[in-house]
Amino acid sequence: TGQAETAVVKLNQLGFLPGADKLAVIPATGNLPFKLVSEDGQVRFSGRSSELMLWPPAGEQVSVADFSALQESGNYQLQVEGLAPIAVSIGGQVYQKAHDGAIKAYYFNRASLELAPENAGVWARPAGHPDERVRVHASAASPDRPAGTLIFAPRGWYDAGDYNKYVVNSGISTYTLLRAWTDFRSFYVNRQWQIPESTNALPDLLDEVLWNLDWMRAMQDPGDGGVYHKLTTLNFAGAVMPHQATAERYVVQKTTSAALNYAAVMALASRVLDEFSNQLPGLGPDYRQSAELAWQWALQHPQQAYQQPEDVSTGAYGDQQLQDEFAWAAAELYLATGESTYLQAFLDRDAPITEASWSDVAALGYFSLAGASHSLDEETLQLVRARILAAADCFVGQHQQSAYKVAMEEADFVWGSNAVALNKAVLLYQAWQLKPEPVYLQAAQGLVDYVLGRNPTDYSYLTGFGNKPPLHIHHRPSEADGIAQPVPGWLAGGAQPGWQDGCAYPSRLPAKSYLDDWCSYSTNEITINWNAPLVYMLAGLSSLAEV
Ligand code: 9MR
Repeated sequence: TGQAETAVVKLNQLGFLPGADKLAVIPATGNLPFKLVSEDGQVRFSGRSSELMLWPPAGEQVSVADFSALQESGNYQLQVEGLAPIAVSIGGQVYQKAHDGAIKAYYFNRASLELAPENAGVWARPAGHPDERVRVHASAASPDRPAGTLIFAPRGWYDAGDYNKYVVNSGISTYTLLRAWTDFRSFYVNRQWQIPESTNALPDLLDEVLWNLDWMRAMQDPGDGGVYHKLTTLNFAGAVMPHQATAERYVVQKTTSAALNYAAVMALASRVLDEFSNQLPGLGPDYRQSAELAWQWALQHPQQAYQQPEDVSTGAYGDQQLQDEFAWAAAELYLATGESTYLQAFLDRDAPITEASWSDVAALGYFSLAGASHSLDEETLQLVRARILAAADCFVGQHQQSAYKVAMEEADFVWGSNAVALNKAVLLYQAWQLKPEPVYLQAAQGLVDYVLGRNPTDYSYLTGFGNKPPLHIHHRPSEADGIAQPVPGWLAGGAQPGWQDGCAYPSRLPAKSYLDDWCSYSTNEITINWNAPLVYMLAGLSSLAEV
């Protein structure tokens, strides 16, 4: 029973890049001798862990074993006195399989497509949700499309463990994947993970993103440029496979946040796709024009927040604070059109920056502007850089002061806490691209390590990867398919003490309140927006090792 028996060394279960910070957390004891032993039995590093320190989010006293100085690729065993030994890999490729899994997860969540065995393996399944005859809900009626009108809006990714498609959340998800393309181009240009389009001329990443862009494009009402908030059934489906979830689907309400998410993503996509105009003629200009229309609609309807209609009970993604959405869309439209009115609109909003989330997208606009320095005057460029670096410096401080060496504080343990961690990591990575100081990467690494095992639950929160991955995610196909293993490559939402689902949690401490059970939709669901920063970080770290 006692702690000694259950205590395990906590570390990133996938391993470390040769040049990275390499930390393990040791529960309950400080100054403990440890060593790293190579496969031939030789001690390659030895040291002592730090002093004991309290980590408030878990109410735990821990020490840290630092073996960053060990930089030789290989397989090792970390031996800590009195604890079970644990395997550690060091190498340039340790994150590549997990990366491919995390991006392939989007393929597994595609609506309107049969997943064939040659692509999906044991998780092959029939197509679900053709979405070729979707009804306009009364809340979304317009003169050109009265309630009940049928519209065509197939494809897209299911948002999460449910089968609905939400424009707001598609915004940050699609952005982050496109951002991975722009930042890690050489990593992606020839990279494939066996999707149906792998044989075509486009990189797989763009093929995957186009699956969702195609759907998003259909969420704009061509009559007025407004964008429907979501495409959904009235209520959540049960735990059945996609093709068995056949209730009628609706597009619901036009909102300012949907219009702005749409405008931002379409504007960025237009820039990316301009380069592929041979393969996709006309698509970039079409996206750009439709983004501008959506922006115009948002200016005319600046405060149309989502209000769940009485007969609808699926996800809300409601947001009252829209300055950040305006700022982000303005930044993207400036970069897509070169028109200075958009840059002025971005500056006028003066949106504060913190790690991005579906409800706070300001950071995304800053990232895009920082990545296009040639399009900015010196003063704007300095402002954008200073804002990103200030947020990053704050996370570095949290990292350095934390007993776990993880920049996560109690307030960060909200629904989807693992994505809070990873969106902080993305911001740190952006900062590092602007100013390559090691502390930014160290703090980013700490957050990636956190979701992959250096945490109080000992889970690597990514299905199919690590020694102790989740097995019972709140994901309808994984629950309903009769296959023991969940669909691989999904990041669970993570620990948070809200208990919104009423399941039996082992602890109410923020970083320990996690349950690997279908019941736990508040800690064990998966979503496209939580996976996206993981894809970004695994690509970013993998490409570091390539140079
Ligand atoms: O990720 C969303 C989280 O920030 C909210 O607190 C939560 C409750 O409103 O909803 C989450 O989003 C869910 C969405 O509404 C429907 N699909 C599943 C999403 C993840 O649980």
